Amino acid sequence: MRAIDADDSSLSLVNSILWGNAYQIRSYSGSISIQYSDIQGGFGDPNTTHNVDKDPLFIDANSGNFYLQSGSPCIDAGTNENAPSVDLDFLSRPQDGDGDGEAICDMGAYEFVGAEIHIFCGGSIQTAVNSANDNDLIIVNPGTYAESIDFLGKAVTIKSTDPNDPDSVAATIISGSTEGGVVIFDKSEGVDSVLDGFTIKNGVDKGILIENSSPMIANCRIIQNQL
Ligand SMILES: [Ca+2]
Ligand SMILES: [Ca+2]
Repeated sequence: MRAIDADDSSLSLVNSILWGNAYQIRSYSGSISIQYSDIQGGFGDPNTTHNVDKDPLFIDANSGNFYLQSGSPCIDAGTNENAPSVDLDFLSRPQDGDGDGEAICDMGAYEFVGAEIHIFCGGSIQTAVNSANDNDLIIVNPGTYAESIDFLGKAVTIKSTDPNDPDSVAATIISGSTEGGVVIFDKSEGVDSVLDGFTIKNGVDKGILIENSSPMIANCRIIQNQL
């Protein structure tokens, strides 16, 4: 199957992805303009068209999931010029998907807003933070996590599965055992560093350390921390 078959027509394509079709574009006559798009096999001079020819890293194209994975070359690679103000999910666009402070439209139907990482009891929240990118969402299932969490200056959200349910918050426990804070914000974190829906306990000298930072902390129980 071809993605686009243009005959005697003029076509203008922007912020799009044509990938995984037997042929991407066929044109008999007429004009085709493609810019800021990811075209398998390439289209035009990348320096002037801003097109790329790289695997867009859909989450799962085979099952029709065309959301972008973290690290996709389509993130913040489109143009904001004449772009619609929302994506196919009515999420406002552009979003700053690569966390560099500049919001630019993505190529494709959906703006990337960060990866979703699920942690289960026995896993490590900190390991997830270590490999997380800005805008990622780390969802922690109920259980006791015996570790200290350092946000490492990242604009990530760490939340339990149901922060508005007190029983869920009571059952999702970060239990520290070393000095310096069970949860640590000391690398200039801002309001995009979010801790939501945890019981923070057993800090040796403090529950949460905040130094030169302005994180967002919501729905947390901070209990039984010693000095
Ligand atoms: Ca974007
Ligand atoms: Ca950006």
